[in-house]
Amino acid sequence: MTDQHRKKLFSLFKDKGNSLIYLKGAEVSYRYDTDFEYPFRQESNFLYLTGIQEPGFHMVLDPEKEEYLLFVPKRDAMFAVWNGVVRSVEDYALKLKPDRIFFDEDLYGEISKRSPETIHCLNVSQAAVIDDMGFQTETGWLKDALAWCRCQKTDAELDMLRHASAVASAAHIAAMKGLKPGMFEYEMKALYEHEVVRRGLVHHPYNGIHGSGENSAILHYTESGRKIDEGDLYLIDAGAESNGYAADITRTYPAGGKFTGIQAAIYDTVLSALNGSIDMVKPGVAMEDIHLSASRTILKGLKDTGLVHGDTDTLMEKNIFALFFPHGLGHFLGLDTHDVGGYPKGVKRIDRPGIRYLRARRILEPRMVLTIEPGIYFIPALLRPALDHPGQKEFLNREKLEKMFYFGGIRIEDNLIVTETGHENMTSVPKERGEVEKIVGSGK
Ligand SMILES: [Mn+2]
Repeated sequence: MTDQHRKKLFSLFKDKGNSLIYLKGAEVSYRYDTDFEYPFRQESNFLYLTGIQEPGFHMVLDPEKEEYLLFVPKRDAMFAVWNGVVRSVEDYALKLKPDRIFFDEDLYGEISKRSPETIHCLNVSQAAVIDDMGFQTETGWLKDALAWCRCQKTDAELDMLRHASAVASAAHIAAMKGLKPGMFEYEMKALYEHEVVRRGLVHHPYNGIHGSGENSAILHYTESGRKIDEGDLYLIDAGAESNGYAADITRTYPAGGKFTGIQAAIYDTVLSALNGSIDMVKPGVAMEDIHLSASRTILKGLKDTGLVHGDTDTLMEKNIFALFFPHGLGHFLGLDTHDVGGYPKGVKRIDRPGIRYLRARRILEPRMVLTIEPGIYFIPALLRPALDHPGQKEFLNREKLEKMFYFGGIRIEDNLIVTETGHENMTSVPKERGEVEKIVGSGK
């Protein structure tokens, strides 16, 4: 599949004179000054173009000739002692199918032979390798070009994403079935991860969030140490990674298996923001319009509970939605969980509460893959000042909101492919309230 990716990149390369493209693969990284190795993860652009999941490689592309030159690390017998077999260049040539293959020590010589005017690099630190050899480098083009290529997925990439989503969905259901009040958040994390790893996906695309009670309103909570009580909400935001491609799914449910009245009202509001947003996903629609539409749904739901009051247009204008929904509605998904391409060159973030964190401001096109993840949170750090803020307090019900300070938050997140006519939802974890209540704590 990587030959298609290189072809895409070559197609962008016009009138660039006699130049080459250089990318450096990732190295192993260590914890501070110790010999503890972090799990290896290839740099996403390098993975996209080569499919190589090992450290120490370099690649050069010659766009004029559409040639792919791969440089493999020269390893000695001691490498085999610690890490297993040392593959021969012939092995690599057979497996990875570059047009030409060399040892890394030949990098300078092979580039010299082609006497390029410029070498396009991803960033300054990658360019340093080439600068040190005395060639001219350029870092203004390659990163954006690769973001453009990676934005619309090929069929093979979509299959990887579907697989990641299927495994993450199964793990969400397993965790949901296993939840019992009295468990610790880390036990839920173990249940979830057991199911993912058991299915052969051993790397995580991001640190999962496993939060109960008020922790469910902490957007990047990772401690996972609290005991889960009967009346708590439980929020799990966790994915899976298949050949580098990510899933990113969130569900929130009651620890005791039954939503209380107010939990049910907030849940149904978030669910209707999610479903309404998903209905809007199709080519030609702008992400920020879906975000704003979800924000209106959230405000209407909050009005129904009496937590806020006022005319919806005014509440939108005063950014009241951002007090409860302070993050972006979704982001692109691919080799990175927050995938590239959300802001093409020249498109700026909207400087407005809530929307400024929207990670993709694009008109949707077929083969884009994205998350939709509305949420409602009761975060005292945001609500306390708002309750005293002259432009906001008149829309807020102080008495009711102060009772919600320990409620936590609810987020529901699905993963979608934009198709020619609409969308495909890759996530298959139940989310209707009645269905969720049947599954929570139901065991195997
Ligand atoms: Mn997400």
